[in-house]
Amino acid sequence: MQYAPTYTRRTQMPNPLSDIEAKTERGERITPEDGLRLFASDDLVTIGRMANQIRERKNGNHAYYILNHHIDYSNICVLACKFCAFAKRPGEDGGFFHDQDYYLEKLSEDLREGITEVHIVGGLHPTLPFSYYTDLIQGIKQLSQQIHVKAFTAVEIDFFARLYKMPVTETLEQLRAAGLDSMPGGGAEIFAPEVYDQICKEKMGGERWLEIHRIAHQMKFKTNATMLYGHVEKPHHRIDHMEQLRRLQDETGGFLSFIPLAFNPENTELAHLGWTSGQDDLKTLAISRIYLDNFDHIKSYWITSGLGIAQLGLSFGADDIHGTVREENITHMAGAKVPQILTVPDLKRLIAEAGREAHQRDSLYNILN
Ligand code: V47
Repeated sequence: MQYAPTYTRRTQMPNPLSDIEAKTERGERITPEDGLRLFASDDLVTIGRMANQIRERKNGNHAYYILNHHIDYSNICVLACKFCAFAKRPGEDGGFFHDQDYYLEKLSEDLREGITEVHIVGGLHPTLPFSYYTDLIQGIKQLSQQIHVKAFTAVEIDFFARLYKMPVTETLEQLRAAGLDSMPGGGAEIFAPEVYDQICKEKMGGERWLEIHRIAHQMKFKTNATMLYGHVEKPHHRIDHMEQLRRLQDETGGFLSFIPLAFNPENTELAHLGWTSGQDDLKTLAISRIYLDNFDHIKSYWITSGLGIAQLGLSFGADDIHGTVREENITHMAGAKVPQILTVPDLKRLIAEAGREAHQRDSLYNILN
């Protein structure tokens, strides 16, 4: 009796996703039902092929990286989200806060090495004055007018507006006057209220996240979008999340990139849920590339997914591997098994090994190198 090698299994079978693949080949948008079928399938090769075709149509063989520095200014936070290992309640042991001088000294060094972007996020600190944030940004811009300041998630903007009693538009205007250039995509988690209730009940909610980004886009700020996956959510929640982002992008065109964030569980209240699998990471990345047809860029974020998956991600829909980072606490405190910094040669090697052409970009995806 002859045994067929198992690797021929898929090539001998009809492709049950062929109708969806026909749509993506024609450049047509897929429906939420199509998205759910992709999540239900374990045919990663077919899903990856579809995502890769879209990725290459949009970005050719380019894979982007940026020279950036993350600043997580404080972990003191009035919230206690179950997925978060970073935050400490006010007065709790392990809380930290760094002043402006601490960062300006670090950044002066980085600027000599050519960083082009500072990414600033932190906990919801109840007692800092608004001037702490505006002074920090102004101080950075005094070091270099050219540096792009991408700062404060929608959750922080909502908090500032409430704490300092200003409309969101005025909060953003004052931050813009200090030097804010764009907003990162954090704090989105999973928009569905039943998921928010289970993982971050006290947080403002998905509707408000979308509203703040809509306001920012109307004010001509570019922003990013994230999705924290691999905890209590189900595939239909992920599709709903992407659907809402796709609709807002149709309306405003203000999103630059989408970043799926794999849940890192250590030291969190959800530690029992464990780590995401490589299969799920690549599938989620690929489906996001297929679903979000109006997003130009999908990031394979090496901090949350690990270096191996981030590199493979460049063949599963992602065209951007993020950057040097230099200092990251949020995911490292949750057990991330990656270094704090990647050097430019590290990033270039990861990209070249994936068969892609490495390009340094600025924050708006202009090619620098
Ligand atoms: O908002 C928190 C998530 C986000 C965990 O816009 C966790 O370019 C995994 O938003 N495991 C911050 N993730 C990171 C972020 C980001 C990163 C890189 C680039 C950009 C961008 C944005 O991290 C938080 C939250 O959603 N997070 N805890 C955790 N245990």
